[in-house]
Amino acid sequence: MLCYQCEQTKGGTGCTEIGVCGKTPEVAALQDLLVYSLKGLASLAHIARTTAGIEDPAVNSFVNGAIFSTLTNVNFADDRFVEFVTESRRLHACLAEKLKAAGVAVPADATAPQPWFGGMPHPLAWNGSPVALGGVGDMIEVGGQTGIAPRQEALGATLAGLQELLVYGLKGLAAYAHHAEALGHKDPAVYAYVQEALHFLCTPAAADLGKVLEHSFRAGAVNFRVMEMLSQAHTGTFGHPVPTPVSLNPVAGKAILVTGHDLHDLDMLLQQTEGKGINVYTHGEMLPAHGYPGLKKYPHLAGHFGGAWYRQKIDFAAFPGAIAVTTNCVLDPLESYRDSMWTINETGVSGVPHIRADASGHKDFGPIIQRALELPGYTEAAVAKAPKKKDVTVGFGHNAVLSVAPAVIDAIQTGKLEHIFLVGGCDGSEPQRKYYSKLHSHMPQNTMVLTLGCGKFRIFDQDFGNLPGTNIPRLLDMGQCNDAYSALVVATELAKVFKTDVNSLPLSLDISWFEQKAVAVLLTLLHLGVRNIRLGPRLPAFLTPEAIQVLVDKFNLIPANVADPGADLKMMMKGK
Ligand code: FSO
Ligand code: SF4
Repeated sequence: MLCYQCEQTKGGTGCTEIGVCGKTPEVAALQDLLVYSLKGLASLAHIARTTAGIEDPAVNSFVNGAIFSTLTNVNFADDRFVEFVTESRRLHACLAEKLKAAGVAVPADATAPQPWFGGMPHPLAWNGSPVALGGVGDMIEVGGQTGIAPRQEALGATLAGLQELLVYGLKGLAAYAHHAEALGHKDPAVYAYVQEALHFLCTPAAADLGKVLEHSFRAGAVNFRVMEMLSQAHTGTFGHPVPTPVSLNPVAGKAILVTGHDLHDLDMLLQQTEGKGINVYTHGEMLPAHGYPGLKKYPHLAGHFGGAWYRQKIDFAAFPGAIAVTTNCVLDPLESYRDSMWTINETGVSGVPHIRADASGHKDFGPIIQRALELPGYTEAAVAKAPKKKDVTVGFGHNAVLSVAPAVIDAIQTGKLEHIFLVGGCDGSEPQRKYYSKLHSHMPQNTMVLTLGCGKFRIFDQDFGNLPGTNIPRLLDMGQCNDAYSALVVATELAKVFKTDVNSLPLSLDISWFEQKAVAVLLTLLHLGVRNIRLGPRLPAFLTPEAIQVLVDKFNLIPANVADPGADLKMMMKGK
């Protein structure tokens, strides 16, 4: 096993025996096999599209959903990966039949083996071969040959790592695209690009460093479109977020906790729990849901419970109701709540029940509701005993922020606002992440901070007050990690007003990354030419010093100075 796709990778180099996340070598091999198989399926879909005009909606949706399942902290269930690989090969066979019926042959050179697949055939040829895969054991054995090691051997660590940069960017954008698809928002160009890029990684051109980088920035461009599409899906379905106070205090009654990013699932659950005497609480990245008019309208959306994903074993163990996991990040549950938790969509944990959508996309949350009714929920006594917490405010999406833009512009022009910090991204358990908690204590009063993603939990319940002499709050939470789109809209609009570009605004981006959605967002920022981005707490293990240098030279990417947040802040205030 070698996995180095996320920030918490072992020793900052790679997980080899077991994942820091808990991923076993068996699941790692199955995930590698799935990505390898998807490269084959995507190659065939790309050939079918470009040579015969064949569009296969089932393949389009499957590729994005299956690749989503391999993101960090999404799925740890080996049986689900066996299903995904089997389905990938089945869809491959169906699509091959369609091509045959159209009289189109796959060009012979399209299946030429590439050295970075080691002893394995080209993924297109493997998918189409009659290999007998008896089950999980066979798949683990084959999957063990499809990992990063042969790519490093054939291409060297720098190029192999840059190929992974593209794969991880694709994982992130596929995840966001899959969320948008759940709300009925699709873009044929997005499916086409994901498949073209996966196909590219199976061609001789993928041995060219420049072309791999070019594709990575294209992935960033496509991810910008995907984040826009997801924003339209969310705001089109639930309205534009509005500033909304959210209670962190429990309410007496039965309870369900919903974690992850999928607002569509939360909406379905709120509908299905209406009138049942169950209060629904958000957890982790679901907090921004409270700002959407179409979700805050439910009186039983009672409040928010808990912090960022890595605290979920503490949070879930203390929650007296049922738990619904809609997306990452999920961790192997403690025994105390294992029988009260359900995974949904691409998430999975061995031994934890899973809820699937029916053919129309409807999900029956009956088992979760039933369990919530069996569990005690919050008693009056527990509510009385709970420490009273202040509300937090969410809902500063781009519409809400742009509505106060004239006041922000005036504050900049009159010197009341000297600098804006975007401290966005993920949270994690490593001690170096204290940098993000400490950074804020160094921020002068005449500065503002925009947050997004689960990184917000470092400061979300602190009182930052208003910018002196204004009624503009100093802390504005823009939403989930995908709401980086909102931040970019605001920055672009501000740049227009000041007749400059984003890089010349009194704005600094300090990005805390963790998993592959953050990689996709970073590629988007680089594609847009944003410079001087701070990245931390550690730089990606999959990028060698040589690859990092390329990004430093081109974009002045800056490693966060985790040892000295105060010094880092001073540099940012100087626009460096
Ligand atoms: Fe966090 Fe996890 Fe939203 Fe990530 S909950 S770490 S980047 O999955 O997605 O910010
Ligand atoms: Fe390690 Fe991260 Fe891979 Fe898990 S996802 S095995 S923690 S690098």
